[in-house]
Amino acid sequence: MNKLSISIIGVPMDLGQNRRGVDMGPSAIRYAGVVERLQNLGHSVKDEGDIAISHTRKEQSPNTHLRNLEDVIEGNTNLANKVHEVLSEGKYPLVLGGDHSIAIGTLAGLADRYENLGVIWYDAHADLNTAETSPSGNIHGMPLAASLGLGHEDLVNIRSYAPKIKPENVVIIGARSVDPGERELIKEKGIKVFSMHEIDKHGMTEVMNQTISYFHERKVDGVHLSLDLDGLDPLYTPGVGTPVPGGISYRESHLAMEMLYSSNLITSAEFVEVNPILDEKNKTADVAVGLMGSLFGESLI
Ligand code: 4U7
Ligand code: MN
Ligand code: MN
Ligand code: MN
Repeated sequence: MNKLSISIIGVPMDLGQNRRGVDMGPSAIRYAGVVERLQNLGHSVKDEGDIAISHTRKEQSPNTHLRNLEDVIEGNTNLANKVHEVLSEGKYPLVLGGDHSIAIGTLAGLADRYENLGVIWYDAHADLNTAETSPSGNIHGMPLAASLGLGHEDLVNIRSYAPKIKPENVVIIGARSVDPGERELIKEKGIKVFSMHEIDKHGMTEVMNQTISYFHERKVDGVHLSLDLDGLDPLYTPGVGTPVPGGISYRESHLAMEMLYSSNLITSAEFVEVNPILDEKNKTADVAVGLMGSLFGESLI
C-alpha cells in the first residue's frame, strides 16, 4: 500500500459567499481529528497551518458586482503559491476550506506542475458561473469556470497563466442545482456531468467506474478531487452555506472515496464549504474527516 507524505493546508476563506462561519472550517476539520486519522493509516502528515486571508468584507468591489474580488484574489494567490511549494517538495496537498472559491488557488498551484490534470468536482452545484452569468456575485459559484479560463480576468490569471484545466478533463458528480448560464457552458464545452439523476439511475459504483475509465482514456497525469460537502445530502452534512436536498448519501460518498483510493488516480484533494456555525455538533467536519479516511485507504486495511 502506498504511504504518502501529506501536507495539510488550511484556508480560512469566507469572502466567496455571504454567510459567515465557513472561515472556521479548517479548525473544525482539525478538531474532528484529520491529522490523527491519516497518520493512523500509516501516512506521514504535516499540518502546514493556515493561509493568510483578509477578513475585511466588502459588499461589492469597485467596477464589478463580484463580492470581495481583490481579497479573494490575494488569498488564492497565497494558496496557489503554497500548493506549488508543497508539490515541489514531493508532497501530497490536502486543502481544507473555507468556501469553494479557494479551488481557484488550489488549481492554479497544481496545474503549473501537471500537463494534463483531471478534476473531479463533487458538488450539488457546477460552480461554472462567470461575472456575466452569476445570479449572486458570489465567487464560490465561479471556481470551475475560472479554472477553465472563463470569467473575470484577474480570477482566471492567478500565477499568470490560463487556463488551468481543460473542459474534457473535468467530471462533475452530484449536481442538482445548476443555473441557466452553467447549463449552456456544460453543453458548449462538453463537460462530463453525473447528476443525481445518473447516480439514482445507475448507482454510484457505475458512476465511479465510468469516471475512473474516463480519466484513463484522457491520459491524465494527475487527478484533483474538489469535494464540496454540499454534494452530500444535507441530512448528513447540514453545516454548509448552500444546502440542496436530494443529495448523495453518506454510504455512496464513502463508496466513491474507496473506489478512488483503489484507482490510485487521485494526486491532490480539497474539502470545502464546512461551516461550523451552521452545523450540528461538528457533524459535517466529522463526515469530511471520515471521507478523507476512505480516500486515503481506511476500508482496506
Ligand atoms: B458552491 C449559485 F446561484 N449557483 O452562483 C451561485 F445557486 O461552492 C450557488 O457550490 C453557488 O457551494 C454555490 O451563487 C457555490 C446560486
Ligand atoms: Mn456546492
Ligand atoms: Mn462548490
Ligand atoms: Mn456552498
